[in-house]
Amino acid sequence: MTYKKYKIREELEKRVLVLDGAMGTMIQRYKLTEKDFRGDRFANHPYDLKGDNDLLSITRPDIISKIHEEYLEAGADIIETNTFNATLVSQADYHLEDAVYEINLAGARLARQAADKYTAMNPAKPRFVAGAIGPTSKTASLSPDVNDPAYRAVTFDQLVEYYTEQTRGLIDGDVDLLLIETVFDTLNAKAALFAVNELMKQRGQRIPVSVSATITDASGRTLSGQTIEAFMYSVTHIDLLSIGVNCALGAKEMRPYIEELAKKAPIFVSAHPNAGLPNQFGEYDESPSDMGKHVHDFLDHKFVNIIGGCCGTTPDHIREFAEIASSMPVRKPAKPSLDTHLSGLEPLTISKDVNFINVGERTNVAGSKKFARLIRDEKYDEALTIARNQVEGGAQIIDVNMDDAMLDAEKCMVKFLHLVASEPEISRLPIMIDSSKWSVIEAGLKCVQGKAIVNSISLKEGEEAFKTYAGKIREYGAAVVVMAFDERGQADTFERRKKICTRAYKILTEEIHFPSQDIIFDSNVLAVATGIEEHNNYAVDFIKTCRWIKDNLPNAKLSGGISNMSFSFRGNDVVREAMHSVFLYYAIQAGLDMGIVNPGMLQVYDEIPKDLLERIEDVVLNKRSDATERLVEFAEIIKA
Ligand code: THG
Repeated sequence: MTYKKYKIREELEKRVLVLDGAMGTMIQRYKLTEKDFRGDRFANHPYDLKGDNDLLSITRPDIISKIHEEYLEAGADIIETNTFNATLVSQADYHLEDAVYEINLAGARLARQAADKYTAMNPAKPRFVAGAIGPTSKTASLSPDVNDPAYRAVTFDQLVEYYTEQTRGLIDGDVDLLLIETVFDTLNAKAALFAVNELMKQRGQRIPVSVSATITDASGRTLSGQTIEAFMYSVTHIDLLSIGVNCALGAKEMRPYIEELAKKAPIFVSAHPNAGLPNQFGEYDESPSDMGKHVHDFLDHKFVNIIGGCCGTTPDHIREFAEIASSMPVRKPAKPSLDTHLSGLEPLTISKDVNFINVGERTNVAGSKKFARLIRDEKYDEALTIARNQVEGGAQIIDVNMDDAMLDAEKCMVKFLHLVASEPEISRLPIMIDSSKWSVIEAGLKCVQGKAIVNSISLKEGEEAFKTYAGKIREYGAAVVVMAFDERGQADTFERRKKICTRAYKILTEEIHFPSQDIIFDSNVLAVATGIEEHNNYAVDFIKTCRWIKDNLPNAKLSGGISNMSFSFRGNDVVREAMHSVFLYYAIQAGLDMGIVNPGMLQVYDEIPKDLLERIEDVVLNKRSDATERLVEFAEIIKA
């Protein structure tokens, strides 16, 4: 599928575009009655319809068209369809579930006609229609019930269904772009993006998509707790036209977030603030010239490419903005980053400029007897404490694994991730969803608003399955750990690791267009000092592979399950921790970016007693044939 370059991109390269203002305040001016809302079409609907503004596209199209034209007359380049609440969630309040598609279709057509009329009058200033997609009134990543933090009033799958219906209507009504706006919960937005993407794939067509968040408190967070940068990494897996901020606190308070997006976003940036902070009656009263000062400031600093208004703004505001925008310089998108960007509530960047990243291993039923017992006994509060301890111990990502024959892994994954989401100290971190079952991974991906890591996929089941999973992971907006496995099994030599990782890299980057920086290779950390001679070079080969991948597979990152390598010293934590430190000491030099570890239990390399260090280095670096025996002997002494 090729990306069709729509004209709006070309316009945005040339000039600042002006988005229209509020629809609601304009509709209010008409003091409409129940009868207006019903029209002929819904005259006999058994429920009240007054207040369902989006329905007016069907029942009072004259009014909606008039409002569009007022904004176009004022100079708006982009007008938004009257569909902000046209999803099943809101329409169900009026028992109009069956009218959702029709409302969107009608809304899009009215805006289309109005925009085309103005484009025809002056083709040098083409006008565009943005299909407005609101957040719905429900949150997929927060519980509305304080007594049940794992509860969700809406699921990712439900939202995908609702947004698909809405988007179908908008696209059939011929909008130029889709604007997922007033995002207060990023997981809702990710569901919208998923729906839009699937629909475009099915139809073989591409429509530009824009996303705009709303920052609802002065600490600079969305309602669901993300910072603007974390938000950006959560939604940019789709090739967006623009990202921005709207509604909420007004232009002045919005400035720092817009400035940050301007600096970091490799795409266009938009802002459409309210007319100031709401007054004591909940009304917005910043005048066009008051707001104009902020707009001037935004444009003067090249913060935004699209400027418009939200609640309380009118055609007079938009006229003022259009006037200012007409003489302002154009912002160029930031240079695309080749670092790996992840997020929980907060962003996490993996690059050559940052230190080794610790991934907490303890929230794994296969890796911790205690965690497994707590999950089996449904003691989720205590299980969360394990996660919290990992964070306090220095984990920067949390690995979550529920693979156990005694558990319903899918259910446990969902429940635990829901609970994690309500613990800000934990959920500020990105999540690594660890499972060998695709269904568990997919269930996990539907729970996280941040940009997560899937752990893992491989070529074990062949290329087709590998490609399918990778494509899905991309659609859900996660990075991926690729294990060095193929149809023949696990790679345990340098040559096999190299061959499999290269093959996987080529498939991912060339066929799936997976961003190379979102690929994290794990070339298998295997146990050494097992007494089996073929195992002696495992650590050496892993480290050698790290260096080779860094030199040959650009931007890919490297990870490994560090505690695996010391399995033969189970029960002897002193030796194990020292082995991990030595291994990391060399692997990090060879380019290892991150590792799954018990973060609070890492020995400092320089503090390992010399005699122990020597014996461990002999094992890890495979320096002498009797290295294992010598370490085993020494380990017995330490233990005693
Ligand atoms: N690569 C990737 N993912 C992985 C692994 C890997 N996920 C799982 C595992 N390997 C990494 N995680 C752990 C977690 C714990 C231990 C080892 C690896 C561990 N646990 C103690 C043990 O088994 O002795 C348990 C002790 C206890 O019960 O407290 O060593 O390689 N991509």
